[in-house]
Amino acid sequence: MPFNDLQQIQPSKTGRKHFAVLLDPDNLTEASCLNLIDVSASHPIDFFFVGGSLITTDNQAGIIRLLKKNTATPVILFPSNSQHIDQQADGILLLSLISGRNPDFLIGQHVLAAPTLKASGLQVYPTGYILVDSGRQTTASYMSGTTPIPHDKPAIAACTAMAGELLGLRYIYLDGGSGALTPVAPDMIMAVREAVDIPIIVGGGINTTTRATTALEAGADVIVIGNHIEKNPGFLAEVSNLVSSYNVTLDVHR
Ligand code: 1GP
Repeated sequence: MPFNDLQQIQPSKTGRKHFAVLLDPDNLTEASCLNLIDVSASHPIDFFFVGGSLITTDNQAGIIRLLKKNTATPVILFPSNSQHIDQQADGILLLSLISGRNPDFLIGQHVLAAPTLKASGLQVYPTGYILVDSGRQTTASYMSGTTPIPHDKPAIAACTAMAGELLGLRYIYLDGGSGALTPVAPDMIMAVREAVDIPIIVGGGINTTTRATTALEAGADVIVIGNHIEKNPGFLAEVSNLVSSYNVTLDVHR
């Protein structure tokens, strides 16, 4: 069964695993979105995340409308700035870019968004967003004007996540960025897992089931996949099966 309340995730190295599909409104047509909804009907996922680091079209509202009309899977905004709030969605990752030192993405955009968010019915998920170097500059890093954490510095990521948790953030999102050449390294995920007691979301460059397994085994509670599913919708089914196999094993041993 898919798991559809981000608030109820129990963070754990061996706990239940979750799968989010990231939909970038710039890269989807109505037909490709409906196709993914169709695949997810027989291969359940936990969440649709909608957003991108740079949105150049006005497709987002239409994509969310399509999702809300055709699937019960929760739709969670993954916004790049305060302009991308859409009340049709179920919730929003309120991302504070704690790996960076750009005040606009640490608190500035949040100030702009706050009145709209307070008045909306959106479930707000306060998230420490950590960008990790993935072998090339990503749109997220360029657009935010921040330097990602070096790939081979798990201690920096762990201390950053710890600080985020101490500041009251409820989720940590470790992201190599969309289309990352190298996903976040397992030793970094493990270090963060050891450092915090809040759920860890991991994404960026997960384009094989081996990479998905590595992230899950290292302690990711939620894995996020965008690019590779856009190119190959069948990958949604493969990862859905993989995540289900983890959770079935858990259920059998309970
Ligand atoms: C990007 O974590 C997401 O912010 C997903 O990355 O598109 O590389 O799967 P991909």
